[in-house]
Amino acid sequence: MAIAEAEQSSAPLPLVTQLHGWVTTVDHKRIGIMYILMSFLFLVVGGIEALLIRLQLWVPDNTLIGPDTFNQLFTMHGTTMIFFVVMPMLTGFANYMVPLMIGCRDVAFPRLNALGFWLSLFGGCILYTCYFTGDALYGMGSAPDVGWFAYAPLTSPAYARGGAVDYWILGTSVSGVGALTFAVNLIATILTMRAPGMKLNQVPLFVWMMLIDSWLILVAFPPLTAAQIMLILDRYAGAHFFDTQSGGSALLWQHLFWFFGHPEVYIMVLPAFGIISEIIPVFSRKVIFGYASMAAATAAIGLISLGVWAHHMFTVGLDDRLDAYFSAASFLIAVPTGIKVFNWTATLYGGRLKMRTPMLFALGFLSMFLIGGLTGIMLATVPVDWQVSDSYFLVAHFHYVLFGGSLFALMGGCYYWFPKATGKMLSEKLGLWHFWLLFIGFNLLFGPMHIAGILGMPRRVYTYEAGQGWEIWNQISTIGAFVMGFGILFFFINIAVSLRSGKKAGDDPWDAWTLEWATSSPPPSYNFEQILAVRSRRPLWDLKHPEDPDWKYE
Ligand code: HEM
Ligand SMILES: [Cu+2]
Repeated sequence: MAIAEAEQSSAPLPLVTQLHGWVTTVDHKRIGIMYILMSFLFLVVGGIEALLIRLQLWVPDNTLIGPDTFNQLFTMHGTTMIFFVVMPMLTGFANYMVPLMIGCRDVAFPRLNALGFWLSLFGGCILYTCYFTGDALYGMGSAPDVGWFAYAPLTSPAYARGGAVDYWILGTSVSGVGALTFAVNLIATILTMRAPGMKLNQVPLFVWMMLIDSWLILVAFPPLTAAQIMLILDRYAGAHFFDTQSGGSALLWQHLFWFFGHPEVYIMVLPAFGIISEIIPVFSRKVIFGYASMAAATAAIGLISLGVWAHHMFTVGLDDRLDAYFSAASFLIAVPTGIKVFNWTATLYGGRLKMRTPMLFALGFLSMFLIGGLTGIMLATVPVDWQVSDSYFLVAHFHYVLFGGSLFALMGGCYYWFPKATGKMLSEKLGLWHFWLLFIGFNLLFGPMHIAGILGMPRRVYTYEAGQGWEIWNQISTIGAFVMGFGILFFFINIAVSLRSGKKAGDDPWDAWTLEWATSSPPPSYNFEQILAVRSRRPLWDLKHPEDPDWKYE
């Protein structure tokens, strides 16, 4: 009550009241912002871990960081980036934008939404408390050092004796439950709360992709949680699920993990597809090419991605027929993905391109993701994988997908929607610095890893001997990492500066066509004063151009 009254007067609220408002909020927009802030925090932490890794690899026989700490660093880095940077960032965008884009006032279950956020954040906190208490049990190592996919038998009580692995299990599974609540909520929202008249084949493509994304979360996370519970039983209750010496199977862990792990890649990249499917049409001043095929391709990717997990296991010695199946299924994914790339290119073709920062990031995404996709096809070829599996070639490949893909597009989303969420534009000038440093740094960092990998440099080694031809590639990588670090610094500076003194955005700074731009920036807590009726895929175009509305042609 006090808060509601105070909101009406214009005097700023006392800090404690404001904080109380944020902590107790069930507003999808505030929860979205908190998710994104959380991901920024962990981006800094995971980024520093990555820089330390790169510093250690700067020269051969380096002694800056010892082997144990190095193992912990890449484990924490990978786990952090996936579970606590990309996941919360995409969840944040979906939370903020989906209800606005489908013209409703909140998600279906606002309290569940808040629970999901706090579980995710709590998961991250659990993981990092390992640094304070992880060696309590037997005094062995403070942080988990088993890699982000925590293969058996490394995680068994015999090899991981301290509590560190338990923090990994608990942190990721708690945040995984958070992701599940998010997915349930978003599916219910999209299916039941669209603005009157908005058919499922008229929702913005970002919403379509988030629908498939949530569905993938629902299918992929429970096997991981189950596997983690089995691992806890192995570790503390004398079970032997993954203990080969007692009749268990270390491979079982790999199957369960990758049944989650491969779809997880698509869980991280579909939102990116969605974001650039919003940005590219607006900045090409054209309708998206092939809406229906785009939605269908997303569904196809979702389905196929559930059946390719063992392409992460070609080197364990599966049956040849299994290898052949998983290889072929992986190639198949290139078809719907190719359709998408074709559609984006066709949208760009002949458009009046406006090279503002969101568009730069979208194009950055397209080119980098293409490289990651192509090396992915190489890796899906069994004999190639046998050669370069677990080498730096692989590290290069998945960073092109996850960083050049997901994170580039998510950053583009920040530039695109920041004006909506804050009422201020981000600076184009600082944005250019951000983009170009990131883009150049990124390619310096991860490009040479392809070569180091082909020259035989294994991943997860804390140092290497001189004279194998790897030095120069590692040095370029490390320089690239710092260039990129500066790029990200510009991003944060841009946000801070623009929040204080950015240009006013107005409701619809990009002259866009989807419903989030129909309300004020930032939107009021109830989103829309009046719920708009929708008759086409570009409802705002119809409003702006009553003489020539889209619904006449759709
Ligand atoms: C800030 C820039 C980044 C740098 C400099 C960086 C660098 C590295 C390096 C050098 C490794 C290999 C460690 C090793 O095998 O010895 C690595 C591993 C990894 N990175 Fe990154 N990375 C960055 C960003 C990201 C992002 C954005 C993601 C995911 C969204 C990510 C996910 C991973 C994963 C999953 C691993 C594997 C960890 C493991 O082997 O268990 N990284 N990174
Ligand atoms: Cu995969």
